[in-house]
Amino acid sequence: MSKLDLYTWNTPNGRKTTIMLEEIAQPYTLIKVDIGIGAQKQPNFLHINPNGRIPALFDHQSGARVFESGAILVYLAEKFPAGKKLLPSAPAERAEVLSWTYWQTGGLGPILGQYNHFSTKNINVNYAKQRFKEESIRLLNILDDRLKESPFLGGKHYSIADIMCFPWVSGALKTLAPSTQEAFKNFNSLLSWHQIISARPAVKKGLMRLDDVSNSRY
Ligand SMILES: N[C@@H](CCC(=O)N[C@@H](CS)C(=O)NCC(=O)O)C(=O)O
Repeated sequence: MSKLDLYTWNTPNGRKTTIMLEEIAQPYTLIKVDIGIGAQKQPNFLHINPNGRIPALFDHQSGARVFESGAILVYLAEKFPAGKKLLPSAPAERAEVLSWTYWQTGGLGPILGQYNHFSTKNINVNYAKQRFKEESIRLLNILDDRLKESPFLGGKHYSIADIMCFPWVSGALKTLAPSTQEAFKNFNSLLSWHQIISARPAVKKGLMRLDDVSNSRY
């Protein structure tokens, strides 16, 4: 029996965690939490994540319950030897990786999430749609600029920062790119980074683990 229980679903935040576990080749029990029917608000799940959102992790070996995708990736990177390469220990390199990791949870994720929310509402929320679209493009530009100066977000090497941002960029390619083709035409560095990461075997495997979960608009 694996010692790690991963609670997740086929969404950008959920996919980061299956990708991470495949990258470090750790066995885990996948527990699919159907957010479409509110399983994330049930007491048995709130015990693992009081915030009632996926993803979350329970480690039977240490007794740790971990919620927030960034905290899960840091926990796994620190605990398992294979994770060390995904989160450098030298302070300056580590700070760069953590800066992009926090940036994703504080900016890219919430803003694209709000864009996705408002853009599917058939009500008069044009101001919100426009605001979150512009802010999403601004954030994607920041990623593109960063990837012009280094191959990965943390610098020379692939890291948890790339895993954090990758599923959100995949989502933006589906939801935002069709209505903002002009902007996406200029995202050359971002698009080639996205292709390189998509081709990683662990990324393919991590995405495949959630393939049978329907729903995924992004
Ligand atoms: N900051 C959190 C965000 C988690 C989050 O928003 N999860 C979404 C799915 S992508 C969710 O559980 N939504 C269901 C809900 O809000 O009830 C993280 O990075 O883990």
